[in-house]
Amino acid sequence: MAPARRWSLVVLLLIASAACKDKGGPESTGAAAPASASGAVIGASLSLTGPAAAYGAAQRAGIQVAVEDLAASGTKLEVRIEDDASTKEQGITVFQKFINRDKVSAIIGPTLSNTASAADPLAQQAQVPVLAISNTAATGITDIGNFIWRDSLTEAQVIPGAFKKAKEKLQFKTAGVLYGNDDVFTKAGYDVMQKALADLRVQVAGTQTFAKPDRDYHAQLTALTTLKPDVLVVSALADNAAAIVAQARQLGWTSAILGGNGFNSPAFIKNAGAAADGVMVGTSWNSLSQEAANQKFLAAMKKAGANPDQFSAQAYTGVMILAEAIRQSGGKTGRLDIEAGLGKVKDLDTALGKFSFTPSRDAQHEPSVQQVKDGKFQIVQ
Ligand code: 1QQ
Repeated sequence: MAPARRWSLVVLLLIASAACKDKGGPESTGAAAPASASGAVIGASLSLTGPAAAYGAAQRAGIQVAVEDLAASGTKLEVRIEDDASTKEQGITVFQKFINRDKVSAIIGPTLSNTASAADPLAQQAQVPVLAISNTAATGITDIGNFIWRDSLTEAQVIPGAFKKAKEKLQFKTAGVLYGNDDVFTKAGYDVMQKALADLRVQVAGTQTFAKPDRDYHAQLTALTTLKPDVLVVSALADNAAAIVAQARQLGWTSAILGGNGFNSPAFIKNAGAAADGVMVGTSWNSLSQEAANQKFLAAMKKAGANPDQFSAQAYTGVMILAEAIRQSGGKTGRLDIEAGLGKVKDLDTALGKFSFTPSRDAQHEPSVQQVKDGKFQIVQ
């Protein structure tokens, strides 16, 4: 039996702004602690600015609450948070700093699959374990190599079931599809949506694309709605998604809209306003789960005055998974120890449900489906 060891606790959250990226260091909001042999220093690369900032804010809250929960039960973990600015370039800079300067034991993140596709190869090369907490592109993430893991279900694991449930409820036969063609996640999500629709024998009446900087989608939406499909299917990040849904309603679209993981942020609902009502999306987090681990997460978020969502739940779970990996490696916190420990995580009770990794280091747990009702996500039973 592994000796019951404790690892030293340093709770330190250093938030670096994108502004300091040229200097390659965090603007110190606390004393920087060197990586000590007895304490794990984890780096978290989150999108705190840029188009994915809403996800990053939720992830930061989830990580902070998890570190506090662990500290309360005697487990010390230091997580340094840096802003990847929602870009590949800044993601690479943050990873280099974590790997070479901070000598972190593991990396959480980065927020976007798009950034992960560029930054994760650096960690793989340096043999630093990465635990993604929100990358959902089905391919091109964990297949970068054996040091890349994730606790986020892929679109391929969530969308087929979500669309099946939506079809049962809404009885649609045709779809108009709109997707972002300049982002790894929105493109990969589109591929999965297209296959799911084909498998459900839903005919695609038309397909349109947009790019992240676009703000006006009237041309694409008019082209799709003129075809009178039964539903609109959209693969987009939250800020694009909110504008797309709002503009579709302005154009008189009253039928159903199905989204992908990009829609799962409360920021989508806030920005789309009443137009968001009725939107359906598959999700990795069942907010209604009465399981003890989820109730603990909800209580901790409440105490911190933070709004729980899927992204904070996945981030909270990520920290808990790393703590479990360290426990599994007998309290050892080296890069290879954590890598080995991750391989032993199995049937862990988490806010996302009973969690294991698949043989290819992807997440394995039950997904859910949610729908916006009265300005809130509601789990579809
Ligand atoms: C990805 C995503 C985003 C929508 C969430 C951060 O799933 O980039 O993979």
